Amino acid sequence: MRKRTILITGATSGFGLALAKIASKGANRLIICGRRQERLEKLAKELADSCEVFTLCFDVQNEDLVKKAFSNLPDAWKNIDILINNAGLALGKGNLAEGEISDWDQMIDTNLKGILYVTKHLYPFLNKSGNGHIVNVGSIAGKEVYPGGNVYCASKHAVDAITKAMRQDFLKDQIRVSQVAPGAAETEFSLVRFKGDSDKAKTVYKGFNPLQAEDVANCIYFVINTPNHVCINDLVVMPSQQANSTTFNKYE
Ligand code: NDP
Ligand code: 8X3
Repeated sequence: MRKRTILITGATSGFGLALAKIASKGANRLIICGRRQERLEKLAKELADSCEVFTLCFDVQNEDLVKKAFSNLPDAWKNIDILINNAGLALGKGNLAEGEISDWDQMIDTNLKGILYVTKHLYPFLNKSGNGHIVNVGSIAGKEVYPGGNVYCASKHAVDAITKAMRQDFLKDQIRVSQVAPGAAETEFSLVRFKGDSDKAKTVYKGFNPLQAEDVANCIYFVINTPNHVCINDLVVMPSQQANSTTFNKYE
């Protein structure tokens, strides 16, 4: 059986890392991406027994680096079936008037422009004979806004919009385009958002049972394993104790 080649951005942590582990057990070859080279190498070593893995270390915010990374792929890795646009982050949570401009720039450059650069420059290498599939990782923050979420929510609303636009644009190429939009999941997300303040990060998940990285990775894997004539356009996945961005049924 022909193995599919899956490229995952943000594979050094959280959803991307969990997805790489799950996908390595199937008939897949993986290109794992992130900025932290040592984590990529560690993961590649860990998966080497079950799966062929190629690592690409680049920052999705830098268009030149994105372009170079893909154009320098060895020929054996140039036919890509599935792109998982997962790299992303939040920085800070508070009133817009007190927001840090550099945080806003990084969120927009990573969450929106990163997806655009990666998709544009990978497009020439994407399978256009029926097996192509792009999955963008959005968020419940791309469906609703919550206090203090302003720019992060805007960037994820943009992911929601660009997913719909890509689905129209790539229809002729037989590339399916899906979004997976999770609610609160306990990964390194909040540690990054609160700039290393682990106590603050932990309080985000206090009083309820959040999603784990594997829960979301299993949803993404489900989305890329439907038959070619089926496209899950949008999959919103929430912890059972979270109804929407602001409503939780927390333990007493
Ligand atoms: P993690 O912080 O655990 O993982 C984020 C990943 O994104 C890391 O692998 C990181 O790799 C990568 N990344 C961040 N910035 C860049 C960059 N500039 N260039 C390349 N890679 C980058 O968070 P999650 O796994 O939770 O987040 C994954 C996605 O899911 C994000 O898009 C996030 O917005 C979204 N999301 C998260 C939710 C949650 O509650 N956790 C809920 C809904 C959506 P490295 O640092 O090595 O570059
Ligand atoms: C991450 C989930 O609700 O913290 O996208 O924004 S949330």
